[in-house]
Amino acid sequence: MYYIAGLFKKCFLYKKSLFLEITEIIMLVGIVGKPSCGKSTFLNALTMVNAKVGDYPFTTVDPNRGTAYVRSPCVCKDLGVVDNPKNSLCKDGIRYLPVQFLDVAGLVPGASEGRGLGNKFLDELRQADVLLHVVDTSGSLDAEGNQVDKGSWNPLDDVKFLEEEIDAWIKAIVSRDYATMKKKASAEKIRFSFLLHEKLTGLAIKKHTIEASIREIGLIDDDANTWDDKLDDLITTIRRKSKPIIIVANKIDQPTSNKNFLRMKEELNEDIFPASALAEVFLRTEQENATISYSPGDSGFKILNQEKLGEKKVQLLERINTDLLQKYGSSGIQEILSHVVFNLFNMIVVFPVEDTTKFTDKSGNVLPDAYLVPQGTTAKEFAGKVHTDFAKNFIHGTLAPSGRRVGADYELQNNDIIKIVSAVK
Ligand SMILES: Nc1nc2c(ncn2[C@@H]2O[C@H](COP(=O)(O)OP(=O)(O)OP(=O)(O)O)[C@@H](O)[C@H]2O)c(=O)[nH]1
Ligand SMILES: [Mg+2]
Repeated sequence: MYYIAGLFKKCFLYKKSLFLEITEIIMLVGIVGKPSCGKSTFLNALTMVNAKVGDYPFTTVDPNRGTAYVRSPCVCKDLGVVDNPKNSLCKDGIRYLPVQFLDVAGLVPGASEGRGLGNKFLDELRQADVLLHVVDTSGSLDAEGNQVDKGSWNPLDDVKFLEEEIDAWIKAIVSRDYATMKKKASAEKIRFSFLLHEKLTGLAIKKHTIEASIREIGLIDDDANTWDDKLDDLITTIRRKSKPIIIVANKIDQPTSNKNFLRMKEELNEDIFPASALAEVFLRTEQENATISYSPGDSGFKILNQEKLGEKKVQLLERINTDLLQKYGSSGIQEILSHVVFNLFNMIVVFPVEDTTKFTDKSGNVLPDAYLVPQGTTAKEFAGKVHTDFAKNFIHGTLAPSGRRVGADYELQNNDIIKIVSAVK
């Protein structure tokens, strides 16, 4: 299968997704890794945008954004209705819900001190809630993304360096004003976690994350003078909690990859997923060409038009089937997305409606919207997502189809259908 790469020497232009974008960003997933590890290909595989791909380092300079769609069984099937999705898509009883991705330039050792594209790269990741570290599992690129003998590089080194760089970046931000912050905390009797939060809000790091990290390390919040030798540990803990890293063992289709993948799985504590971004792009492209029937996440495909495909592509598909889909269960891409949304972030799907008997909005669209919200979201918090005034003037919620009334503190359940009743018309 390693000759898949040959077929993709040139950049591909992909059709823009037909899916609609929603305005609210629920979570932003940053795609990171050294140059040429396959970040842009991964974004393309997820989103079918046309991020530029190349087999030379720093193909990407400016970040690419894309919307991927996570799958979840839709309530339309159980209710026996035909829906009219607006902010998402529904196909064969499966809802596809949007998640935002950001593909940035390659990260090289020393980036936090400005090497490569340095801090520009890191600054683009400020708002990311989770980082997907795309690794060249075949071990055929050095730390700077230059090609070396196949299998001669140890991908475990990539994992270590990336974590160190991200930590060094956050540490540099804190260190700049650390001494002043300490003085201020003791002179004005301010909790240090408060000042640290102020310093790190630009990185979308929440106060409770900082407080939990301080507790975990065993530091005393109102005496930062005792912190100096624990600062590194504290920053690593904050980073782990606020920007968890998931490892994508990419290029798993290459002959040298399996051995490295097994080694990584054994030695790393982090979540690690085998993937072939290139194979997924190929499968999706052929699916769009109507030559095969394939849905992202499937463990197989059906050839629909052998003639149009031609002999070479048919052979390639056979190898994708035996060496990737049968061996690993899928191309890995959709699993990673599901893992991030449903396991890491514990998201649930909620359907707001106006009419609880017909499941429609004001205009009569059946189950128009499906929102991803964190588990534990209350009816009132959800009302605020639909419209800020709805939360302020919240009266109660009505669940469909039961008609059960729920109060502001009701914790929403996966696949709840809810009408928000508020004083706002
Ligand atoms: N065999 C194989 N090749 C891949 C895979 N994913 C990406 N590639 C190839 O790896 C090379 C680099 O891909 P890019 O997606 O441009 O890598 P990048 O990480 O975005 O690179 P920079 O933007 O330069 O940092 C291209 O030749 C891709 O075709 C994969 O899953 N398998
Ligand atoms: Mg790129």
